[in-house]
Amino acid sequence: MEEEEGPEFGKPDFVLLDQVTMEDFMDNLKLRFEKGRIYTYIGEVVVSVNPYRKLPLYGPEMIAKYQGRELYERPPHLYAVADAAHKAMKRRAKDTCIVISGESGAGKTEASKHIMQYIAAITNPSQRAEVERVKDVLLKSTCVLEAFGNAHTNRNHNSSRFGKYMDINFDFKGDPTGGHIHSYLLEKSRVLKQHSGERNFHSFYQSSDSDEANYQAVIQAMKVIGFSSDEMDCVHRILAAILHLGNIQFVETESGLEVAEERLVDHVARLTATPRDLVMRSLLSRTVASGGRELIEKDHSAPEARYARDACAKAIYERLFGWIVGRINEVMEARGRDPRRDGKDTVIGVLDIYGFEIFPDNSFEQFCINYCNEKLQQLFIQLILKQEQEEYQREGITWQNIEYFNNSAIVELVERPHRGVLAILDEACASVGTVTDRLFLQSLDTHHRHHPHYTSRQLCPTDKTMEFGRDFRIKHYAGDVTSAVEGILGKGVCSGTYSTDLTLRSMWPDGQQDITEVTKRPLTAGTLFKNSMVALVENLAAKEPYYVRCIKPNEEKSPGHLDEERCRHQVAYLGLLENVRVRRAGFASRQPYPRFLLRYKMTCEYTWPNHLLGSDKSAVGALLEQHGLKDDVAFGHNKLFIRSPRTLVTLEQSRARLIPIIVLLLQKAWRGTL
Ligand code: AOV
Ligand code: MG
Repeated sequence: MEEEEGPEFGKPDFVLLDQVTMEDFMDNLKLRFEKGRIYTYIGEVVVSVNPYRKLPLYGPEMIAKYQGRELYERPPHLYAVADAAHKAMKRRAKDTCIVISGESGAGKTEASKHIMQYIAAITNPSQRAEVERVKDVLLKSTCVLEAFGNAHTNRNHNSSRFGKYMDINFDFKGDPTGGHIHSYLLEKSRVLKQHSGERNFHSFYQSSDSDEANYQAVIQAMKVIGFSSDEMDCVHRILAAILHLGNIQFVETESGLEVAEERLVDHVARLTATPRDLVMRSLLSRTVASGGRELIEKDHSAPEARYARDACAKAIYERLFGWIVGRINEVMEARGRDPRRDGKDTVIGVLDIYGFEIFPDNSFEQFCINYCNEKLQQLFIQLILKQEQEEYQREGITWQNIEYFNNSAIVELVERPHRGVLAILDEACASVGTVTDRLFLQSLDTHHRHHPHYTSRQLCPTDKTMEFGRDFRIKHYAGDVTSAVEGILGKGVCSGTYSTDLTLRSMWPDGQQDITEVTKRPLTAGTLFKNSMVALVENLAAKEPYYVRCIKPNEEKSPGHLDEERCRHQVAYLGLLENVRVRRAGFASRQPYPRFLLRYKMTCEYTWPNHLLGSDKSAVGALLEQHGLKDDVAFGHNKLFIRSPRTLVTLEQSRARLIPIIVLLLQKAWRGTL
C-alpha cells in the first residue's frame, strides 16, 4: 500500500490477520484506533471506529489523495469507498449504494457527510453551474434536515431521529444532476416528551434563539436551497404554535371541558392561520361516524383532550418535517436534469439511518428503529454471502459454508403476516376501544410464547426487569429491548387543511376528512413503516452495495478511549468476524495485479523497484515463484486470487522485514553515503 503506514499501525485489512479470532481482531482494532487509524477494511467493507475527536483525515488535500485511486492504494478511508462506488457507477453504469450501519452514536451521520463531501469535491471538474447548484443543495440539505430531524439524546448529542436514504443521480460524465431523499419514520413523540437529560429536536432551540450560531447556519442553508421568506416564516410560526399547543391544559367545569388558558388557543390559531373555534373544537371534541352514514361531534373527556392536543402537536411537526423533505426534493428534482437523458441516470444511494438503541423506556418508535436495524443486518448477511458466493462460483470454487448468526427469526417475529408483532398490532388498532393495550400484550404472548426471541413478564414471571401487563421484550441481534405497550394502539386525527396559510395547507395535501376517512381502516404507522422498510431493502438489494460498519468505542463519548467489552459486543453482533471468515473461506484475498505489486514488489529482486516483465500479471508470477508460493494462488484475468491467509502472512512478514532496510538504504542514498 503506497503511503501506507508500516506494521506498527497494524493490519489495514482484517483479512490479513494471522488468525481470525476475537482476540486478534480486537488487538488490531485497538492498535489502529490508538494510533488514530480509525478505518480498517474487511475486503471492501470499511470498519470505522468513532474517534470522538478531530482527526486530520478530511478536507481537500486528503480528498485529492484518494481521487481516482484504487481502494488499496491508500490507507483505508471512507473516501476510498466513496470513490469506489462512484467509479463502479461511472465505469459500468451501475447503480451503487453505500450502506452505513452501527448503533446510535457510532458515527454514521458523520460518515455520510464525509462521503457526500467527497462526492461533491471530485465531481463537476468543468464547473457547470447547474451541477454546482445540485451539489450545494445536496450538501445544505443535511444541515436543514439535522436541525429538524436530529436531537440531543443520552446516547448521542446529535442523534438522527429519522432514517434517511438519499439517492444522488449522476449523468454519463459522473456529475450529480439531482437527488431524492426518502425519510423514514420521524420519532415525533419527542415533540412532547424527552427522557431526562435529552432534548427536543434542535429546531425548537434554534427558533427561540438559544442556539444562535446554528440558527444562522440553518437559515442560510434554507436560503441556498430556495425556501422563500414566506415559507421560512411559516416554518417558524409552526414551531411556535407547537410550543404553545404543548402548554395548553384542560379544566373540567360544570358546563363541560374547557381550555385553562384560552389565549394559548388564540396564539395557535393566529400562528397557524386557522379559525379559532376550529382549533378549539379539535381539542375538545372529535368527529366520529354514526350509523355509518352521518358524522357527529363527540365531546372529549380530559384525557381524550390531552391526547388530541398531543396527537395534534406530533402530527403538525411530522407534516412540517415531511414538507421540508418534499421541498428539498422538488428543488433537487428540478435542477440540472437533461430531459433527453431522463431515465438513463445512474444513482448512488447513501443510507444513514437511526442506529440501534436501548433506552430505559422504549416506545413504539424504538421498536421501529430497532426493527429497521434488524432488517439492514439481514440484508448485510444476504449480500455478503451472496456476493462472495457469486465471485467464487465465477472462479469455479466450491463454496464452504460459514456459520452466521442468522437474524431472520427476529425479522419474522416482527413482520410475519398474520402473527408477527406488527400484524397483531394492526388487528388491535382496528378495534381500539374493545382491544386494550393489555389485550394486545396477551395476544403477543399467546402467539409467541415459544419464540426464542420474544418474552414478557407473563412468560417469565421471575424477571423483575419487566412489568406485568405492560412490557414485552424482543431479543434483538444487538441486544434485548423491553418496550411498553402503553398507548401503542392510539391514533390521532388532526388537520391543517382549514388554515388560510397556503404553505401550511400544502402540508396536508390529502385534503379534508370525509366520512370514508373517518370510517375506513387506515394503514397503521407500523404497517406503513414495515412497507417502507421492505421497499428500502428491495431498492438496496438491486444496487451494488458498499458497506461502512460503524463502531462506538465507549459510552462516555470520550475521545481516544476504547472500551474493549463494548467493542467486542459490537464486533460480535455486527458479524464482523464471520465477514472476515467468509472473505477468507475460498480465497483469503483477491487483488488486482497492480495493487498487489505496489504492496509487495520490494520483496522480490525482479520487481523492485520496477519490473521489466511485460505485464503486471507475469511480474506477480515471478514474485510468487521466488517466494515458493505459486501453488497457493489462482491467476484471474485482472486479479490474483490467494487461497491461504498464510501466503499473505508470509508476504507481509517479508515486507515488514524489508521496510526498515529499504528506509535505511534510501536515507543513505539521500545522504550520499551509498
Ligand atoms: P450516528 O449517526 O451513528 O448516531 P453521529 O455520526 O451523529 O452518530 O456521531 C456522533 C458524534 O460522534 C458526532 O456528533 C461527533 O461528535 C462524533 N464523531 C463521529 N464520527 C466522527 C469522526 N469521524 N471524527 C470526529 N468525530 C466524530 V444516531 O444518529 O444516534 O444512530 O440515531
Ligand atoms: Mg445519525
